[in-house]
Amino acid sequence: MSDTEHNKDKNSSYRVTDRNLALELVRVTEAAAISSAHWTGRGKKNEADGAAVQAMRSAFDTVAINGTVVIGEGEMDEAPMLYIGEHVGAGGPAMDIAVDPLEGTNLCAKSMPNAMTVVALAERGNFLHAPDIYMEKLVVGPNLPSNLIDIDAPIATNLRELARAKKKDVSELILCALDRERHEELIAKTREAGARVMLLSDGDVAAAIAACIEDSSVDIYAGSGGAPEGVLAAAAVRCVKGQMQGRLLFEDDTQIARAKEMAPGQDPTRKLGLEDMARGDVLFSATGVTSGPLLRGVHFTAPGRALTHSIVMRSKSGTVRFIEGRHNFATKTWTPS
Ligand code: VTB
Repeated sequence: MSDTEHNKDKNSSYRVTDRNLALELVRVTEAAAISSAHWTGRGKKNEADGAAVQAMRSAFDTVAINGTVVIGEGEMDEAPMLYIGEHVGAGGPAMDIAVDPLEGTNLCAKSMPNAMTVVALAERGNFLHAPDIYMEKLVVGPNLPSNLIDIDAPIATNLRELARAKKKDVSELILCALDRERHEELIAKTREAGARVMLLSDGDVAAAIAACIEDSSVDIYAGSGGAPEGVLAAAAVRCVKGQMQGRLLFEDDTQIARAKEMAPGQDPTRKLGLEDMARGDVLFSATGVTSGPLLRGVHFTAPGRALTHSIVMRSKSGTVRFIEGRHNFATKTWTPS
């Protein structure tokens, strides 16, 4: 096929919804970010989260999809809005939705870096239905030999392979992990191998993305964090062509039973590849609430005005967009809570 024919063919399969959904999604994360930003630094994480959830839920009403929440605020009886199984959207293609209306509620409450609002979309059936438990995660960035990392290998081996592929010394590598007692061994083994460790108080979706962004200082993200956040991270990592593996971590039989119920016919303890967590054409949007290396936080520039900074990505095209929104509430069709 000639180049002209190829482009014609590409263009004829281009759907109008493809073009619109990225921008529609960013409106959803922007709305949640503006609403939760009113709570930044006030020490009230639940209120900040509640504001994000409510704004995100309302913003979804205008998005042209027939959406089902698969990663959300909790089970139907636990969460009033954006619960697992809730239908959202104004009608359109059947899509699955993964949300973390405020990723890093503590970060927002304490006005610390990296709080953000997060949404990912995939065609129906393409996200792992992960219960709200922990997931072991391992992430490296793009442009590396495929199957470079193995969650079952010792961290020293993963670091050695990564250093070789990046043509760096292990001592130059930075591994990022959540600052938790459960990571003591991971941290010790990483330092023993000669690499450095960057510890975070919260927010491992941003950390997983940082491992995939070339100009960030993070080379690898490792350790356990929320499984729902793992699926959101997988959506982002797919969009930027990074590598990720995961494994659900169960504390008791009830959790195993719930995972089996959510994903029938699959071994819930299996090693998860990127495509096991987020398949097909995936869209991802995040808006900064507080400023971090990836995104600037919401800035209320003048009474009734705000500036937002978002990242919107799509796996099919690989396009990464940073979007600055300048909002004027006098003319907006919704008012932030
Ligand atoms: C994890 C992590 C999140 O909260 O869920 C963490 O994935 C909670 O972990 O990004 P702990 O139970 O160890 O505190 C975040 O850091 C923020 O929601």
